[in-house]
Amino acid sequence: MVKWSDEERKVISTIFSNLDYDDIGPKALRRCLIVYPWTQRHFSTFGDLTTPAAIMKNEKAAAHGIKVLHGLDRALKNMDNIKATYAELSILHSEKLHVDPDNFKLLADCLTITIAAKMGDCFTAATQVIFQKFLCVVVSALGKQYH
Ligand code: HNI
Repeated sequence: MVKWSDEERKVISTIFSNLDYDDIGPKALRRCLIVYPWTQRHFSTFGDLTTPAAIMKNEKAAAHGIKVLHGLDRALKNMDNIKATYAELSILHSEKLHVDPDNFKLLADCLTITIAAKMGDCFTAATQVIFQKFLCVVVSALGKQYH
């Protein structure tokens, strides 16, 4: 089981308590759709995603980005049991949505970049180490029910 020090818990909860979900969620998902265009295929019901400009103003993509961030909340609130917390979500992404689990890492990286851009100098290397650990556990848990 993953162990978290008090310092790690503090850093992660500070990042989330200062996070503007409505800003960061859309930015992170849009970045993922633009930088890794094959991820667009899962969102065929979202309307026009054909150009970066279209993605930037796609309201459904923005709303979904916010939903994903709220999904991360569950990991934050269950840090000692992230794997079980995401079991159902992992099954959904695997069996119903057919999302290649490699894409979880890509979205996680876009999230890190978006948060780093927002936090500026406060997002130190030490902060990144801890945040990456958190996202690694999330990505691993989301991929756990694939077989
Ligand atoms: Ni993801 C739905 C969380 C990565 C494609 N996703 C969800 C929902 C949550 C969620 C929460 C809503 C579930 C529900 O309605 O019960 N997704 C997460 C998290 C990550 C992630 C925490 C990674 C950090 N999802 C991805 C990736 C893709 C993806 C990388 C595709 C490239 N997700 C989807 C799709 C849906 C979805 C598609 C359904 C969207 C819809 O509303 O139709």
